[in-house]
Formats: sequence, C-alpha cells, structure tokens
Amino acid sequence: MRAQDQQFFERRQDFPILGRKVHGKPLAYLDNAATTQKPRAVIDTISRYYESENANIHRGVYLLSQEATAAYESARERIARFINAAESREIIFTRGTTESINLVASSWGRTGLKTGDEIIVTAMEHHSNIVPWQLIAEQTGAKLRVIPIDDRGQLLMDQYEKLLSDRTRIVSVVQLSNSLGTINDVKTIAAMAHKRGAVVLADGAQWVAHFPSDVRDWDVDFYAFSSHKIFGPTGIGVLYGKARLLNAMPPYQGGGDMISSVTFEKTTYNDLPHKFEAGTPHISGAIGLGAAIDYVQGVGLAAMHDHEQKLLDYAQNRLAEIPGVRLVGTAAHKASVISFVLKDIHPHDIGAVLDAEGVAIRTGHHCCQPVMDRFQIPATARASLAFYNTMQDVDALIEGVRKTVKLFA
Ligand code: 7TS
Repeated sequence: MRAQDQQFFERRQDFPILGRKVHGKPLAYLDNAATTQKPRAVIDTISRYYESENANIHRGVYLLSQEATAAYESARERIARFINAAESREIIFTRGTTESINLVASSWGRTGLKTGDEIIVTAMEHHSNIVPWQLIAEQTGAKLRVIPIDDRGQLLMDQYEKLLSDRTRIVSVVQLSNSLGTINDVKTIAAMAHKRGAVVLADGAQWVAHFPSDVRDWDVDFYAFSSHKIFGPTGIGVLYGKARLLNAMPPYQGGGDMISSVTFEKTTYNDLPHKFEAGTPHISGAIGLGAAIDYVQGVGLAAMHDHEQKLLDYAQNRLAEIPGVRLVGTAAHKASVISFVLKDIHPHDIGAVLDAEGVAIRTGHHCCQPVMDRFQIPATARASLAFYNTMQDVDALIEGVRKTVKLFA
C-alpha cells in the first residue's frame, strides 16, 4: 500500500461507523453524496458541548451562555476562513443547502425580481436549486431559463452566453453535480454573469468536502453548503453572502435574535449575521460543523482529493469492464460521483443486491429529475466517494455489480 493510501486507511479509525458490519459483511459506504460519516472528533465535540456548555446563546450574562456563544461564534469565524469570506458576518447559519437557497430566493428575490426578469439555472441542478426559484418566479413574474448540457453531462457554455441578457438578474449553479459528478467552472460563470450585472449563487453542497473553497477568488455573491456533507452533523448549513447584498436584503424569517427593537408600530432589525438567524439556532450543530472543518483541514483537502480521484478512475475503469454497464456523466472534469445504469435492470435491484453485500449506494433520480429526463432514464445507481473509501470498497462494489448481472441474466 502506498504511504498516502496507508495514511487514509488509518484515518478510517477516526470514523467509528466504518468499523461496523451490515448483513454480516464489512460496510462499504459509498453514499457520501447523500451524507458523509462523522469522525470521533465531531461526535465528541457535540457530546462535550451538551455535557459541559449547553445554554442558549447571545442572551445570557452567565458563564455557560457566554461559553456557548463563544463556541458558536468561533465556528462562524473558522467557517469564514475556510471558504475565504472577507468577514465572519457574511456567514449565515441555516439548516443546510436547501434552506440557504430558499433564503436567497425568498429574501433577495422578493426585492430583486420583477416581471420579465430572468433567473438562470443549469439542467443538472438538484431540485433544491430549481423549486425555490420556481416559487419566487411565480410570485414575482420572473422567468426561469436553463443552461442545457451535452451527452457527457457538461454545460454548454456557448448556450449560457446566449441566455445571458440585460434581463438576467441571478445565475444559480451547482458547482459539483450530485447526479453526474460534473464540475462546473463557477469562476468563469460568475465573471460572465457579472458583466451583465447579474448576481451569482454557487451550490457547493458536493464541492466543499472535496476541494478548497474560495468565495472571493470565484467572486460568487452567494455560496451554499450543508454540514452533513462535510463530515459534520445534519440540520445545519451555511449561506455565505457578500455583506453589501445581505445588508440590502429583507429578513427571511421573523422572531427572536433577528431584531434590534420591537414595538407594535415598528420593528427594526439586527445587524448581520443575526438578521438572518431568527430563533434559537442549531447551536450544537454549528459547533459540530466547526469541529468537522478543523478535522478536514487537519487531513488536508488536496491529499483527500488526490486519493478520491484515484479511486474514481479505478472504479470507473473496472465498471466499464462489465458488459452492459453504462456510465451516466462522463465529463472531462468530474469528481467523486459514479452514476451508472446496467442494461434494463432497475437501479433499485442493483442497490438491493449490493446492500446484501454490505455495499451502500444510492439509487433513484437523486433529486435531479430533469437530469434523468435529459438522459431518458428513470434512475441511476450511484456510488459516491469520500477520502476514507478504499480500493476494497470499490472492489466490493464491482463484485456486487457482477453478482447483479448474474442474478438478472
Ligand atoms: N445541492 C446539491 C448539489 C446536493 O447534492 C444536495 C443534496 C442539495 C443541494 C441539498 O442539500 P441538503 O443538505 O439541503 O439536503 N444531495 C443529496 C443527494 O445527492 N442524495 O441525498 C441528498
């Protein structure tokens, strides 16, 4: 085993769940695009918080509340540095990518869109980057426009150029597709949108656990991601927004913490980031996400990605050797996601056979029905990688697919 593979193999010990068996077989967890497993460091940080610091934040004069507030705000600062935001007040805690996008669509959209305006998304979006725009389009009279993709699952950039106009108000794009693995060049997409005066949202749900994030280098206006896809807890996520834009936006939800003063005649709102964090937030979640980011930085994203890319090549090559397997999503730039179909065998049947072998993959439309329509398939089987996966995990996948072929022959 190469030194780097050995290093990642040892890192598996950090994830207690990876040691368990399912159906008597070692677990090969290959559903990381759906959610990642949690390292001991994250689990312990959350337990420690509840065991020794738990209190509501921002309101207490007593020590516990001050400690909880400091831990929550420290997580915000580390997240700001992790994605290279200019200021920590540009980091809004949400429930996840879905809520982050809904926040922008609802709050920015309410004042930023009117009849005839256009919203551009891509044909490979997750439903969470389609439906919020449809909802706000319905309310404002704006129109949704879609950048098409080619047969390999790559954006047609010349079509994007044609869609852009002085009616374009926002371009909202996925950075790494959860159904195809395609990597989109958000820096170029943002530069093109900005030339037309449009703002840009990048959906980094799948990106953050695989590549470094730099919102200022990309010059995106909004950036959304979920903690649970980067080894942190569920129920918490991030919206980054440029302070200038967030300041100009109306609140998303009303309630405690988001106000400066309340009377029945007039309420004034709190400063960023609190203006967008109504109510008691997911305190332990934010602190757990902070621990997850520390963990990722300790391992190193560059080395993680290097290892995953080798697994991706290995998995794709070995799958391609199996007669009847067709990869869906073969972009020149892709990462971490392997979607495939197998003759006329339903992906759910592939998933069930694999499950019995201890291999966890996802089957279905992956909340990307328009992608399935584009490829004229109802569903795919999808294996998705994290840095803790091994060649053995991939071998178990391949064996399981071969077994499926035999069973359904
Ligand atoms: N955007 C992308 C690209 C995603 O992959 C997902 C979740 C979301 C947004 C929504 O994230 P959430 O944390 O708010 O749910 N993707 C998947 C998946 O591929 N399988 O399960 C969830």
